Amino acid sequence: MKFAHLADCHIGAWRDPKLRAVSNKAFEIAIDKCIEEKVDFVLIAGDLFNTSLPSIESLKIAATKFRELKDNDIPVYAIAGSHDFSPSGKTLIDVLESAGLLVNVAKGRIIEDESDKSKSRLMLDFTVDKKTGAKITGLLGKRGMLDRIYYEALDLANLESESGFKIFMFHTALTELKPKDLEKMDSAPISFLPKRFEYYAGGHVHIAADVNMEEAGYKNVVYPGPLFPNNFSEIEKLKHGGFYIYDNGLLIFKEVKLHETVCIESDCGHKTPQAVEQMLRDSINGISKESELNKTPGLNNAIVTIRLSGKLEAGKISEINLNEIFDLFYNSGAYFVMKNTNALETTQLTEITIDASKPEEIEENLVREHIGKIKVSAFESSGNETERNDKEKRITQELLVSLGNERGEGEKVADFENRVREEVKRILDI
Ligand SMILES: [Mn+2]
Repeated sequence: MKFAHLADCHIGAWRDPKLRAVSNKAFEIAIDKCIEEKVDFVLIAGDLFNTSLPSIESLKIAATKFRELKDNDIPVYAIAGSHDFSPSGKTLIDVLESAGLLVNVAKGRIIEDESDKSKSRLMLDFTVDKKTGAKITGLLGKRGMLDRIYYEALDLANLESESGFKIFMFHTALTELKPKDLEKMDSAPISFLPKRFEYYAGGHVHIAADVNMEEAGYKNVVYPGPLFPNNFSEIEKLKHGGFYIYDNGLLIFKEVKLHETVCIESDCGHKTPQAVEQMLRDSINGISKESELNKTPGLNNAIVTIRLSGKLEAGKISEINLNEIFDLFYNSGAYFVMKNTNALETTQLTEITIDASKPEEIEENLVREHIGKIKVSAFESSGNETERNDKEKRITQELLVSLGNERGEGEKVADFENRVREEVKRILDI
C-alpha cells in the first residue's frame, strides 16, 4: 500500500501575489508528485484552503488538481480543518465531495444519552478505500481547540475493535508532538485518539514530524506541515514545505521546493542606520561571493527574509534605507524580499510591537488576558468560574471568527448582513 499525506495546503494564502503564486504552485507540484509516484490514494488532513470562502482562483486550482487525480484513479480522502469552516459550520470540502472530487471521512453519528446529555457519544464510521481495503476515519478540526468536545465524546472502543489496515485523520495539536516554540498553542493529549491504527494523519501544527509511539499504542503519528510556509517566521523555521508518502510501512518526507530560501538575521544593537545598511550590503556581497565560489544558487531566484533586532545607537528606524537595500537584493536575482523589524528599537522612543506570531495566537492571548473583565449577563448564570470563563472564551472566539468574515464572492450586502446576524444569534444562543 502506498499513499500520500498532505495537510495545511492553505491554497490562496499570502496577500502578496508573488508569494501566493508560490504557495499555490506548491499544491500543484505536490499533486503532480502524487500522480507520478502512483500512490493508491491521497489524504488531506485539513486546511485545504486558507479561508473558509476562498476565491474562485483558489477553487479552480483545487478542482483542477482533484480532477487530475480522479482521472488517474487516485481517490482523495479529506477532513475539514480550522481554516475550512465558515461560522455557519459549512465548508467547501462538502462542495468538493458533492462534485465527486473527494471524500470527507469525518462521518459519524451522535448517540444521545437522554438522561444525561454530557454522556452522549460520538460514533465515527469508516470509509473503505476500494482498491486497497484501507479503512479511513477522522475528526474535523476547529479553531482554538473548539474540537475538544468531539474528542471528549469520541467512542474509542468501536474504532479500536475494528480489524484491518486503519488510518485516523485529525486536525489538532497533540501535546506529545508539540515543538517548544509552540508551547502556548492549545493541544490535546494523544490518548484522545483511538489506539492501534496503522497511521495517524495529522494536520494543523505547521511542522514536519513523524513519531512512532507503538508501545503506547500509537504507530506512525505524522504531521507533514504546510506545503509552503505560511508566514515570515515559518519561512525562517521551515524554509520549505512538503508532504509524506507512506510506502509499505516506510515513511518518506517529500520536500516541495520552488525557491531557495535565504534568511538573514542581524543584530543592529549599537549601530547607526548607516552601519545597518552597510552590514546588509556586506551580507549581499558575502552571499554572492560564496555562491560563485561554491556554485550554489545564492540569491538567484531566492526568497529572502531580513529580520532586524536590537537597539540602534542613534537615528530612527525609518532612516535605514531599506528600499535601496531591497533593490540591491532584487538586482542580485532575488525572487522576493521581505523584512521584519518588530524587534528593532531606537533610543528615541520605544515602539509598541506585537510579536509577529500567528494572528490566531495573538487573538488567543488577548482573549485569555481579558477573560472575566467585562460583566456579561449571559455568562453569569452558568456554573462555576472555570465553566463561565470557558464559555466566555468559546463565545468570544466564535464571535471573532464570525465577525471577521468577509462578504463572500457574489454575496449581496443584505444577504451578508443577514448571515452575520443569524450566525451571531446562533453563537450567543438568542
Ligand atoms: Mn493550518
